[in-house]
Amino acid sequence: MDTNRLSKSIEDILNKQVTKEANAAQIYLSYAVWADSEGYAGVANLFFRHSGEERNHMMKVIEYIQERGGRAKISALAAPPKDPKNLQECFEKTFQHEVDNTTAIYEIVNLAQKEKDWATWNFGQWFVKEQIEEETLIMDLLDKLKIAGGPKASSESLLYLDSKIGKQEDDADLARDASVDNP
Ligand code: OFO
Repeated sequence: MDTNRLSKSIEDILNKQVTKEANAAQIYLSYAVWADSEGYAGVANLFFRHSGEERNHMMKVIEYIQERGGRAKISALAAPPKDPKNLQECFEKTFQHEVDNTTAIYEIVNLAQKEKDWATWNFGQWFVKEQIEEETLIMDLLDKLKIAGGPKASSESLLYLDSKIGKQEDDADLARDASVDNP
């Protein structure tokens, strides 16, 4: 008896996402190493931690595929990106990566909706919310860098910014959790 509850197309797109999340972990890892070498210990700390979060995303998709009777595939990973030129480029490239990942998640929920696979659609909603957080986290880094002076930021303000970033929470605040008392 076939107990696989995933269509071939859903299983394939989910397996593509497994590889995407594993690649995301590599991207954060390589930028963390770059940041550490440049002396940005705080950014490195946040990105090292975030690399682990990406591995957790990968694990969730693997678990879901297996739980639904499919077969998760572990594929080769892409080479990590080139080192960024500076912090601005590092954050911009990271933001672009997150936007691309959001597009990939939307493709999963679009396909699940088209196939009326409501289990996968429901599973995908966790990632829809997570991507709002991921994009917000990096947008916040870009905002902080802008306040510090952007490309003209002094070494002093970069040092301060880096120490703040190293201590910040892993997750960004979301609009849905805001209230009048806690804007
Ligand atoms: Fe897995 O969310 Fe970032 O990439």
